[in-house]
Amino acid sequence: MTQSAQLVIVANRLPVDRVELPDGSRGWRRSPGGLVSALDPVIRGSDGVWIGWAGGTETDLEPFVDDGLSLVPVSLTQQDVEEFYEGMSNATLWPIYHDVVAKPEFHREWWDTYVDVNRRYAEKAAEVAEQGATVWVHDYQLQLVPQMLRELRPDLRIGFYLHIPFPPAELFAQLPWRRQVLEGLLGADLVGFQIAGGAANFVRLVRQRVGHKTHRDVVYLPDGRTVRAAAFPISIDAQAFEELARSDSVAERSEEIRTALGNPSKVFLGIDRLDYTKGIYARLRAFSELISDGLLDVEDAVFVQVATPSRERVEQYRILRDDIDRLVGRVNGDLGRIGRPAISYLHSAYPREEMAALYRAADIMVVTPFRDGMNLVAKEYVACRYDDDGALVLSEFAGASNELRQAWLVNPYDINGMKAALLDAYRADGKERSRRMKAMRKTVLKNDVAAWAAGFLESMAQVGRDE
Ligand code: GDG
Repeated sequence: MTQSAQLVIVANRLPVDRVELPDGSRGWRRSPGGLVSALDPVIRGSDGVWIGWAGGTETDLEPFVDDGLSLVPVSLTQQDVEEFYEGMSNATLWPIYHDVVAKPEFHREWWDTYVDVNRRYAEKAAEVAEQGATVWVHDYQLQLVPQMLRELRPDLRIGFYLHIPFPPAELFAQLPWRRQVLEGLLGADLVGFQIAGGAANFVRLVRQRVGHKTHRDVVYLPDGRTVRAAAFPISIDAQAFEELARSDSVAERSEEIRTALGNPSKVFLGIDRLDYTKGIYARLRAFSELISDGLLDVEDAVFVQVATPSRERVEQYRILRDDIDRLVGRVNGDLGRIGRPAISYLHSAYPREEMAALYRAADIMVVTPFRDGMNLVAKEYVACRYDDDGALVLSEFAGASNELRQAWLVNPYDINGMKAALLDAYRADGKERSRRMKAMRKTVLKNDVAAWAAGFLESMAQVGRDE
């Protein structure tokens, strides 16, 4: 029996992964990542239900409760995974929404599967939501769900949140199914974006391509309904990260990491999903040039790059992995010394404690995506630096740069500019570092994930009631 609920979260993935337990049976493990930690407290506080894909192709999964969360699985076939998830979501929408950093592929069969799968999520939500319930749909994989769900259940309050950037009209216009996507999103009462620019792009496109009347952040539909589009910059559980960073075990581990690196005077750190939007290649080149130029020495400085495996079946991601492997090999071969690689490269995922220890161990955190909705890693680093020390080098093209103004802001396409910023952050004195870090900490601790979720849900309840 499926449990019904007053709050329903609909996301591509469930917050758990299917794993094999030591006794050989199958079980669930909490999956890491921003979306999960953001929504976990929201749903717990409200007896809500979470609808999503469990990550495999099992077809017989029933709704279940894991660690107090009510979870409702949506099944995907192998073809769905290839066409809806790897294809339309990650090889069409992802690149087009990220400035066409990689070339998007357009395939009509992928689109058809995207429509089918979106319909299945919508039907599941319609089944689970109580009369008048609130349904919060997440991200680029499910942009048609709001409209489909409204057709099935006009009694619901529907919100949609996009975790990635919403592109400028000129790029979005390439999408052969642009109008369907806009109409899909307009099924929501509130469409949330990471930054104001995304909301403005959306409203402009709705006016241009669908022809609805708009005023500021409100769209007026012919049936009298209104839709609001606004920015709700996502955040992290800043206090929890700070507490973790303060713990004895993390402090100890952080010392161990520095020792294992040979106690260099400065540690640079990058932590990203291995994704071409994250600018990993260009950043490692900038760092290695500082060494070959003689401005940094491998005895004093090391770059630790953690690249979490991601979307490994998508062609572009395989190519990127090979490119980075080759670059790291060449840089270390040319510039490293025995026991002193220039780059310490780790292609792996780690527990949260290890992430906190790395943040603590890093003197200079380098976050240089070509385009990023927000970038939670930048905020996590700031939350962990309760000592008001450390330096953040941050791309202007990450949503986080709107809030973290005191970072060393860079254009990730400008290698010389990045080199200058890395060096400046390396040479900054304690006073300068602490001035910048204090200001950023204030921002991150105040605007945490609880404030984000509450802000979105409150605005959603308001739409259409105060115009
Ligand atoms: C998308 C948007 C937006 C990473 N490796 C490990 C690990 N992580 C955690 C980080 C962080 C999260 O995953 C990554 O979030 P980001 O924001 O940095 O990037 P995306 O994955 O691209 O997220 C992005 C976000 O959605 C939220 O809206 O900010 O712009 O692209 O929390 O800590 N966690 C653990 N082990 C790892 O190895 N435990």
